[in-house]
Amino acid sequence: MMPSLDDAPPPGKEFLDRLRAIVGPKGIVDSTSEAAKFERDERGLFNGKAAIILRPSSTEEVAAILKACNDAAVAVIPQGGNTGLVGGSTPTPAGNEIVLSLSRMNRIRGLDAANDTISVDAGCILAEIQKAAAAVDRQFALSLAAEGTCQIGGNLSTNAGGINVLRFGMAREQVLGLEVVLADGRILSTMNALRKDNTGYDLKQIFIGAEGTLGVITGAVLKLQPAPRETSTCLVAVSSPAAAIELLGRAKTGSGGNCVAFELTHRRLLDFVFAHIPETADPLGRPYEWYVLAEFAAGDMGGALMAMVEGLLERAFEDGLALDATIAASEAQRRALWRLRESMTEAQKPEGGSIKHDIAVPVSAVPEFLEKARVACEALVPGCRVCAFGHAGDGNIHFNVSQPVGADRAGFLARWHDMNHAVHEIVASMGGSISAEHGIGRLKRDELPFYKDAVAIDLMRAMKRAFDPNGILNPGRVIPDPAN
Ligand code: FAD
Ligand code: 2HG
Ligand code: ZN
Repeated sequence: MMPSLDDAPPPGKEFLDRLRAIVGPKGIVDSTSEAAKFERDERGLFNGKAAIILRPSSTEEVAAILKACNDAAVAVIPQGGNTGLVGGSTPTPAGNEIVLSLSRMNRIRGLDAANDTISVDAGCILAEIQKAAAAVDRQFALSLAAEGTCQIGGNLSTNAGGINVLRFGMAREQVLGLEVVLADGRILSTMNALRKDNTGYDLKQIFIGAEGTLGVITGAVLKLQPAPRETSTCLVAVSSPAAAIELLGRAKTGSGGNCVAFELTHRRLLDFVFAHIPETADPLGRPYEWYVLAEFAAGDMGGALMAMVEGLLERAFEDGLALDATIAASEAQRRALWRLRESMTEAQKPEGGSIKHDIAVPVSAVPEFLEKARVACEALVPGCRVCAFGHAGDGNIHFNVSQPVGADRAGFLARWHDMNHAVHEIVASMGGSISAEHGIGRLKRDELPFYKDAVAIDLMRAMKRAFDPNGILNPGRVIPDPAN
């Protein structure tokens, strides 16, 4: 059994002073007001208190901190941009956990355009990596609405998805090399920039998606892609989710794999955006129930990409799949379409309590899932407002449910577990996943044993014991309690 640090007392002053000495005055967050943003999660569901918040400036400092914490059996919570949505990156209220923020480790270590690679510190903000790639006519393919705040270390630790998974895969597929500090302070370096390296186990992949439970990622070598020469982005009102999936098939085939994003949304999310996000407006003349935001990108095709998209939409109108559409005619229009999509998380907040689901089913099963889950939630809480949107091209739907208008927020959120159960049972019956891209953290840890293979959980526990025998890294996150 793993040792549990849940009830450990807060570390004493002498120990904390040792940690202070490792990082120096610049590496400590001292003011209470500044600390709050490290102690509260993005959705305000998890509020905690850190024993100390450390901001090391080098891999060696991270190594020294972990060695000290491992020797003293003190818990460490690695933190990137703190945009995670499952409560994995903030401390509990017990005051016995160290928050280890990577935010000062934000150097681009090197860029090899001819090799299509960039080498970075884990604390680099995702948008900064995208910018560095663009400056040498390349693209870093990971893209998500939190990209101005989240860090690559957090992206890799959660194996983030986002809008371009359809074409380029999830975060783990963008990585060639990784640097990780292990729980005992040893530094594992697989920082190579090679496309081919079959020298035994692919160890870096073990840390990607581990949500900080197996090691602290301090650096990475990432793959770059050619920067696209032609891009075409369209917002399409579709006649139904089934029509959207038919359109997706045609888009993939018609574009020869150049459909890079295919997002589905219910009208309700757009209504929330228009109501709460400044300077947004409906690009279509009248409201429809379902929409697709699709993007196509390719090299120089002499303008043929736009012609392909126009042809695709023409046939979709003829066949009754599309009811209305607009194609961005400029970069400004393209940005405006994406702003609608990227604002959806923020726009749900003023609408009161929201019960979240981040699920995946086979792409072909998306329409059936949407209907079954809507019926189940509306039966459970009459008047609730289903907000279904997300990465339909990957079979990943954010099936969020807002409280009925005027309902009591706390009363509605008290149904969180019941609603999750109803939705997740439908997901399971379709061979789906209860966490498509956000991870497990604390939010879904207790549900995991019901939906993941028991042998897989045994192996996860065995790996945890092997990599972190004292259980100091993100205790109480991801790995279910043996009692469950
Ligand atoms: P954090 O939130 O700080 O941490 C996340 C987890 O990783 C925690 O368990 C933490 O302990 C661990 N961790 C962080 N850094 C390290 C490290 N260096 N080493 C080891 N462990 C570490 N997610 C998606 O997948 N797709 C989306 O489309 C998407 N869109 C989002 C949109 C918005 C508006 C918001 C707020 C969030 C969205 N997310 C999305 C969720 C979130 O942005 C991602 O999970 C992101 O990858 C987290 O990165 P972060 O740096 O903020 O990590
Ligand atoms: C997105 O795709 C994110 O925008 C956030 O994954 C989803 O708001 C959410 O639940
Ligand atoms: Zn998402």
